[in-house]
Amino acid sequence: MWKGIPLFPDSASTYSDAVDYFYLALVGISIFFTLLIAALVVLFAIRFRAREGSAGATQIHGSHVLELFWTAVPLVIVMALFVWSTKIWFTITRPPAHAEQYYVTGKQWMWKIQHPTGQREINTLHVPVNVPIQLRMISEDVIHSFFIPAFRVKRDVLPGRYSTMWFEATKAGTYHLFCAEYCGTKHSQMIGSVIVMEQEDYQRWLSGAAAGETPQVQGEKLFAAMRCDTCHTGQPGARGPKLQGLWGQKVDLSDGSTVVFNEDYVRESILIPTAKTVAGFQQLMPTYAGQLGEDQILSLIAYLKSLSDPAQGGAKP
Ligand code: HEC
Ligand SMILES: [Cu+2]
Repeated sequence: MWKGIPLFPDSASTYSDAVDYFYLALVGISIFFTLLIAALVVLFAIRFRAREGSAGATQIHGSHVLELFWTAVPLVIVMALFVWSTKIWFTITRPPAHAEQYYVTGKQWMWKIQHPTGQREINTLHVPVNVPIQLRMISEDVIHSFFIPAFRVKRDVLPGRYSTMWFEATKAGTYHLFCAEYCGTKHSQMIGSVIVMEQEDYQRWLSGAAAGETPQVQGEKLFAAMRCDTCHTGQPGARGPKLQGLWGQKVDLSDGSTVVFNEDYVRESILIPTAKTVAGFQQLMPTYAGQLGEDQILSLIAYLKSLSDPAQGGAKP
């Protein structure tokens, strides 16, 4: 939409045009009313200026018609903007169910990225075109913010809590990636690029980059290396609860409440095991705070998630 106008970045995601149209409407409405009011001020100043023999102003003491008019018109405009912007917001905040999971950890002053297939990169993100992609993001230190202007998306990346964002790129190309939250002396150097590639090029890039292991396989190894499996054996009578088939399910806690088994809950269970206790179990689990990096916790999460995915051979007893 903005090709050739350098004021605007490229528009390269499925929802970036929608954001632009809305932005343009806001600017248009503001300009319209600014000009209208300014013009009326000038016009009335001239039209009703004090003149020789003029009778003075006629005072109006209340008018229901006028009141209704200047209440209803802004109400209609504002409600229309509300509905319109909320629709866009829903699109941006709700990823399609089949979105590919990429992991991002922000750190003073770089972005570390891991692909679902295991490749890691720093300050560059290679993605295929026309594929919905979800980023699960966390910071290792202060608040950062992941900003891709060409996709019209920006989301804060917080320490201690996951945030997510998704996009589907529509055009191959190289786009700016910025940290949009002041995060220390080298904040301005916390920049990178998002490289959108055609499917075949992306596959070629993947096979060229050192793949390493998928997050899931790394998680499986960590699960053994950190001795999680000594308690979470999956057998009845084990010291720790069975973790298979739990993803997205409600877990009963000892205080009678429930919690959904998801990324945030697993992360908390690993770092602050005492925060919530599973019904029927003792608080035996040691904390792994300080022993596991955010990348490793993300790998453990990927592994536990796969245990509930029938396609991965999970959810079996
Ligand atoms: C010493 C035994 C022990 C070890 C080692 C251990 N856990 Fe646990 N874990 C438990 C127990 C007991 C519970 C249930 C009580 C609670 O919630 O604190 C639990 C709960 C959990 C839960 C929540 C389970 C649910 O059903 O809601 C997760 C997730 C978890 N552990 C993951 C891990 C991971 C990952 C590791 C290794 C990094 C690990 N545990 C190591 C004993 C252990
Ligand atoms: Cu930053």
